Amino acid sequence: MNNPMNEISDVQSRSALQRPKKILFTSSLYPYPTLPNDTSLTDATGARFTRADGIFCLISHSHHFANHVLAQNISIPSVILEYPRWNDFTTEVKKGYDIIGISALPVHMESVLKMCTYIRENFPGTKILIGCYAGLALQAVYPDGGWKKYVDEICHGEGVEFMRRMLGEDTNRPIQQKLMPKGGGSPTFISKFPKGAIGFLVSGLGCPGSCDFCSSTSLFDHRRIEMLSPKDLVEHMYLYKKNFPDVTNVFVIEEDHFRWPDYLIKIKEPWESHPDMIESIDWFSFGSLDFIGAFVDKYGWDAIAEIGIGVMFIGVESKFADLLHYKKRSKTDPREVFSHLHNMGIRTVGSWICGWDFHNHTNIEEDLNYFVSLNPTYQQLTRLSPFPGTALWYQLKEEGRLKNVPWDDVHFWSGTQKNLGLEEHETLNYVEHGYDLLYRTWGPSMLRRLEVELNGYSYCMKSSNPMLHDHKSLFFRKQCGMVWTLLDAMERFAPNGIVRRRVKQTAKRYIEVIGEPTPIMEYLSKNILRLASDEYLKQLTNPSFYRPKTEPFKKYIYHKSSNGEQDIPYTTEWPTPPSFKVRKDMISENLRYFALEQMMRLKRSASKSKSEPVIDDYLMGMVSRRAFGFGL
Ligand code: B12
Ligand code: SF4
Repeated sequence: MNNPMNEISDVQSRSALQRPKKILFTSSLYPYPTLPNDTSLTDATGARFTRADGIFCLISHSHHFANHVLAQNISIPSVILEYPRWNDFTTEVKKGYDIIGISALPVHMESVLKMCTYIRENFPGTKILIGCYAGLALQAVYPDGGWKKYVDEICHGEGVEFMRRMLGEDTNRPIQQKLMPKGGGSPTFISKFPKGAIGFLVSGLGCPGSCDFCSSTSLFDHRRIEMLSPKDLVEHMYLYKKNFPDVTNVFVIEEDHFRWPDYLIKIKEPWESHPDMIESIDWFSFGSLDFIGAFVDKYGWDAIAEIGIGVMFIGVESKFADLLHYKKRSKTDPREVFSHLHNMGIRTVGSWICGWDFHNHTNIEEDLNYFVSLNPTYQQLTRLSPFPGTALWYQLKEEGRLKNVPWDDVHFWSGTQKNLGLEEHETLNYVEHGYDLLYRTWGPSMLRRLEVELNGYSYCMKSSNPMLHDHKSLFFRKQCGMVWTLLDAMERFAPNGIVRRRVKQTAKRYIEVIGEPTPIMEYLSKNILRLASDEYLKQLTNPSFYRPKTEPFKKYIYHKSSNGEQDIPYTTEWPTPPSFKVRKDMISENLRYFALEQMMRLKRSASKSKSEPVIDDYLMGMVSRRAFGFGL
């Protein structure tokens, strides 16, 4: 493999001579391929976290963050294209750019190669850069510089330093991550256009874990690169709190936060210096079981809540830890971790992988059912997928166990590997079965979330830490009040009696822990029930009613000179007007919310004595800002 540092210094000497005026960064072309279960690649909740939840599935959108991180950290003005269609892409390229950078995953390779070929043929003077996992895959599939046919440089690893070196800029400047577009979702019957409730930051990239199937350990050469100090991470979170009242969760990218306990514990002090933030947001973290166990041994369980973590992605991967042979998964009991976290109000995303070499008909159901028993709040069930450039991919290639699938199918459900103990279609079916089993056993994720958040409220009220007792408790109170409004609908459309009873028990628990619901909550709940009934009917009469979520084309302009130092350092353009249908849907949703808001105001003034300001103000605010979205 080429030494990336050599490539960078070559580029540096060439380009420092001629600084480009403007750089174009782009994602790959839309429409994106769809996943095998007919969901969208960029809808993490619809495709995975809340996958089988029927009408309560959160359909979400996401943005292309890497390009923003790059554009924010160089001094040259740049334009970012997000989800361009072919015409959008060629129109922009024709404006003439010295450098075009593409950020993509292997699943987009088909369109990436088409984009590169177009630029090469029509603008031979333009330098083409590629980064992220598509770059890793190109290097693996076209080794020994074969990839140079398509691109000039591959950024293997961290991109800010790569870009700064290439442009002859100071590489020691701290990395900044001002506000980026927000993501988020909602059941579609509540909102088809939820305003993002989830912010995004990167605390670190890469991991020294070296698990053979893992792409990120390969891309970042088995080490961690810090992207924000603990203090800066908190101050960047505060920007979300300050600018966006509807953001309730910040998704913090890191391979395994718990591998870095000293980093993590340093978050506590700055986090606790912002009680107003504690009342309104928490953050999404990543953890592996043994490192969570080690962190808890050193700092105790409470420390996890005290640093503001609200959701934790945990790789369980399989019940059979001894057969997995991964160091991250040998000592700590998953059941203990999941149940402790849930008792403190921390929601979990459990991940399970189907298709290990030891999986066969004698153990697969046992493995899956063990995972179900953990009662994760959200879940990600995938097939073991060897991604080009990983150790697993090279090993299976050598063993002749790699199937030739189109690039469009290189994702977490790829079916690229020849299994030893299961047929190919079985791994996909077991994954789908697993999502369904979780739904039928525990109910939709929104119900599981309410159960966990009620625990969180009780836990905070018992805590002697004033940050938890006085401030975090308010966060849970608001969140519980909001999710409560789904209970009636979840009871009516529960998949079976087991779940229906769970819903009723949760409703009872709400009263015990928080108190009687307010008239505003009840009014909202009635409306949600009505909307849910319409949605359920549509789904019954037209099973293909749900289509994979599609994303609009957007352009972000980083002018640098005028607004580079502001919290939102770019301006956004929507070059393509929405279709008639989308405009119609937007107007009708807006009208619906307008009417709802007026009715809620009336209700509130008619029943002042029964109002509960913490919850009612929160709900009214969401409705009046047309931001009835659900974080995580
Ligand atoms: C957040 C996330 C998502 C989000 C948003 C993705 C997005 N577009 O930003 C959602 C949930 C939508 C998502 C979906 C998917 N994801 Co995802 N996702 C991640 C996650 C957790 C973080 C990615 C991220 O934003 N990192 C922060 C940015 C700043 O880092 P970065 O992208 O690596 O960029 C840096 C460098 O790579 C480089 N760089 C990147 N681009 C460029 C371009 C140029 C020109 C240059 C110079 C440098 C450069 O510079 C950046 C700064 O250093 C990663 C795991 C991980 N830790 O990487 C998985 C990961 C990227 N996802 C993965 C996959 C497979 C998917 C899906 C295909 C879903 C699937 N289930 O199969 C879809 C495809 C989404 C799409 N865009 O079409 C895999 C990719 C593996 C592979 N080899 O293909 C990963 C690595 C998870 C894993 N461990 O396997 N994902
Ligand atoms: S511990 Fe997680 S992030 Fe680290 S190498 Fe293993 S799978 Fe990748």
